[in-house]
Amino acid sequence: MKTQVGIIGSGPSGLILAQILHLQGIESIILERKTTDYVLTRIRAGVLEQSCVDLLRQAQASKRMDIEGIMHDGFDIAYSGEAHHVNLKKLTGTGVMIYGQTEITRDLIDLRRKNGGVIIEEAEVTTIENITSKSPIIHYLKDGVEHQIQCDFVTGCDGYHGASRKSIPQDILKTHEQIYPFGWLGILSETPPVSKELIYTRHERGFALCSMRNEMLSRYYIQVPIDDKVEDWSDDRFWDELKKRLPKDAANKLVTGPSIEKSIAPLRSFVCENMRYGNLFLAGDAAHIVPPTGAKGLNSAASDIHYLSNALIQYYKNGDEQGLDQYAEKALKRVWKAERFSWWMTNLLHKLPNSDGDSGSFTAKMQLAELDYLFESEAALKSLAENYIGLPY
Ligand code: RFL
Ligand code: PHB
Repeated sequence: MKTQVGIIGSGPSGLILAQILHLQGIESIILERKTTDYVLTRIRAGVLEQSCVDLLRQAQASKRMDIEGIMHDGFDIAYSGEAHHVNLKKLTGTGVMIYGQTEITRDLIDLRRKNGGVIIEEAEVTTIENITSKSPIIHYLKDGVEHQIQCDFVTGCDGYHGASRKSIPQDILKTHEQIYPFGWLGILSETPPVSKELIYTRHERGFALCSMRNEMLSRYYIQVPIDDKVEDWSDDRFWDELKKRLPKDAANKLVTGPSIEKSIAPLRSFVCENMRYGNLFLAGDAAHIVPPTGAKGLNSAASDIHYLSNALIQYYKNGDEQGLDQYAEKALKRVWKAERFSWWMTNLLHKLPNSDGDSGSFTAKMQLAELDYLFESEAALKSLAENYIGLPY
């Protein structure tokens, strides 16, 4: 088999890229190691920056999002038992959109099927050969049989655990990583959200987040030790712990119900600086991971795809390689700022190892002083707001 752009992974990065290329008449094949049904059960991001919304509109994949997505003009940060409002709209002129990653993926898979585009499911990419040549070859296994695809370019949109980054020689690979000693236990429940907007909470017992997908679907998270097991967390235990961390008002209003999904996600900051190696281009979680506190994972994947799709279009329309040559540098500039913001927000709101959850510790005092400062200084709050709504592409 042959194609112009071989795309590894049918997460949002791979699917958005394929759709934008399709609109420009550029052919691609998507290889996905899981079934589409499995991909559609993964519950992940929920907050979209305006630039991500614009990219989905450019990809003509926004029909349902424009109807069902909910615009939020702000969110709350709660600490010391009180909620404080961050008015994004007033501080920056724009807000964010609530629309689940699952829905984006569903919309893009539907479009791909309608367009007759190829997604090869249950196809596990094993290696990429001749990456530095003009015709790299992707090797994959399907039903135990090895196949290959020859392409002009390979795009590694295969997430943190994918095969593409591993194809870069060890002596060239340059990565940076920080692992946090806690995770997020998340549940999805068919209950009305506790508040109209999101509530991020710093509490001595640990971080908590109240989020949502729609008026009858809530998403809640609590910080848990990294070695906790989902099985140890009954729904009742989860709701009890969440209530303890929320301000009284919210805790009293919280409507609980059976969870329809429950999982623990580890928190990690990670950047691979080789976003290009030969004719392999990494995008999204394959190249960088953020802790979810700033809602920057999917949004950073979207900005990569903006730069990468423009570069590929420029190449196929004009034979111009400048965009491809500049891809890694441009993408990384924005990625590092999203990393900084996510790391900062994580450290501000979580119970850190050396704080012992005790407000008397130095670390806890620093968090509280910074939070007080945020809500006393419009300049500080504006800095938070402009990072949250997303820095310009
Ligand atoms: P994905 O979504 O991981 O997709 C990669 C795909 O590649 C496939 N794959 C392979 N296919 C073939 N061969 C191989 N060898 C393969 N190896 C892997 C995988 O099966 C998969 O289908 O990466 P992508 O497309 O780069 O998208 C990134 C986003 O999924 C991620 O950044 C976000 O979900 C992060 N994130 C959030 N981001 C936001 O912008 N806003 C949020 O509110 C937000 N909340 C979250 C999040 C991530 C979370 N978790 C679970 C880590 C909340 C949570 C809890
Ligand atoms: C979510 O709704 O899943 C969500 C929202 C905000 C975040 C992270 C996750 O910062």
